[in-house]
Amino acid sequence: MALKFMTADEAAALVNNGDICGMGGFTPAGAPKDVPTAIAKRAEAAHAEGKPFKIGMYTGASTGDSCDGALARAHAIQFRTPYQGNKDLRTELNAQSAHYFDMHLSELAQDIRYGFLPKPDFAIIEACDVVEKGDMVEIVPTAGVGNMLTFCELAPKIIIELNAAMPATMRGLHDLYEPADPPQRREIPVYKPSDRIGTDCITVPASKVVAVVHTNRPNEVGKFTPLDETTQQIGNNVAAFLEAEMKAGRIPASFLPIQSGVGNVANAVLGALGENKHIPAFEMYTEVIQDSVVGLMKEGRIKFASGCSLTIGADKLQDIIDHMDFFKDKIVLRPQEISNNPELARRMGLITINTALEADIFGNINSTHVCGTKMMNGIGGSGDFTRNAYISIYTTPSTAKGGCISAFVPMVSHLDHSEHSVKIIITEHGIADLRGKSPIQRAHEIINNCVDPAYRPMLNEYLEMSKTAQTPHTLSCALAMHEEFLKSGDMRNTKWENYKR
Ligand code: 0RQ
Repeated sequence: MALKFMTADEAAALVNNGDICGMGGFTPAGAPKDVPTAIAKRAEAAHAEGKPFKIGMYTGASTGDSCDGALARAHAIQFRTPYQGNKDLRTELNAQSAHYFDMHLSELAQDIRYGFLPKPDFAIIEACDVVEKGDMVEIVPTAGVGNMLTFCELAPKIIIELNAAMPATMRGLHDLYEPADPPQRREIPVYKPSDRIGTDCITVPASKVVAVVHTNRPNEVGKFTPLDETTQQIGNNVAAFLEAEMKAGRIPASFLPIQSGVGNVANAVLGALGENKHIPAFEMYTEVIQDSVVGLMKEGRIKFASGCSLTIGADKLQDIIDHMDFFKDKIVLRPQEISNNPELARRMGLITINTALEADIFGNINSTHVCGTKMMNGIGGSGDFTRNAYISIYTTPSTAKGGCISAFVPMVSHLDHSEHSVKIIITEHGIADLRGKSPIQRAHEIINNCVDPAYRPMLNEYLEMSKTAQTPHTLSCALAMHEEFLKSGDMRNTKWENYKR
């Protein structure tokens, strides 16, 4: 059966208003590019004629600007899950123009299989190779996997972007495995990060492949902000904490696999871990393999990285492609159902390091909502890992927006990770160890070690206001720092007497 090669515009013409598309890849790595842009153009043309055109959209995590950005600017998204990170899409969600449900990343594939969410009409995926085998087609993913295995299985129609910038020699980087659904599910047989349990390609009936589009596009991954004094110090504090834990015998001398989140802080933390020679060369079991991992692997500081994507700049990806013999036995890319699997996080004893948007003085974390209302990105994999970690660590700069926002407040304005799951919080000022401490003990630990000195007296005064409860809140003041920021633009102006009733 001959594959149907066509242009991105021709492929986009197959997608209709109201269709649900499952986009492959994870972060901009491996996400489709030309077909989503062409769907956005189609939506704009329909809207210009006064006709409705919106699609439902499942992804792995964030995607690139040619996918989320183009579709958001065209007002072409009806609903979106499980994670995003695009400026224009963020505007669209916060204007309630697109419905967003923010989900634990390990759960989307099974929730669709269970029938909790509708099946996709299309899987739109990027491949480095497509091989016809009789009535079947083998599809080899590129730099990110995400949920593409399940999308290809459940969607009746598959559109493939065959990207010439991603060579067929990438075959072998991936390990594709989907667990059975309850009551048939058994243990997932991954016991260490380098275990392989699946296949190196996705095999689908050729009849489902409705379009193959030739593209030639690099990874759309953005550059990191260079390290500054704050992020460097946070990284150093994380490394010092883990070194001390190892010396105290609370982490085995052979060390444990690391999971590290996304963003500037996460990249700095990994760099500092790599540089600390008291920490042995380590393995990673994570979702996003970021820039710093590639260099550390070459230096022998990272022995193996299991992830869901190579979320790295085009130059770094080219380095891996050019030296595939070196990297192929040191990297594996898995579906997010496996890279983020709670069973595996608990079994392997992952040390998890994620970034908070804000925390409260009792150890609850807000990862997602600015001032409790505006969506930033989403919970991503942080919940999959935090709840099941060997040690769960949250990092954050102690302030944001030039000191006008304290990352530590009396009560988080939105809750993503509760005091029961968060063990350690680290800022540029120091380390709060919350293990075995009551709420009031945690509050003192956080204020003394993590809070910016400009905010310490204010938060100590807050604690002084109520002395009669397990978690001593004064409810009329619990969100006063947020209210003050919205009113005067600076949390430092907060006066408790102005809010206390
Ligand atoms: O905004 O650049 O406009 O100034 O938030 O903050 O300090 O650059 O930190 O890039 O590491 O991102 C939590 C968003 C941190 C990210 C978050 C503003 C701050 C800045 C970014 P500006 P930084 P990072 C794996 C795990 C949730 C998902 C997760 C994230 C911008 O790490 O999305 O952990 N995590 N997934 O000024 C208002 C506050 C603020 C604030 C910071 N309290 N109020 N704005 N900012 N604190 C990922 C996946 O699952 C794929």
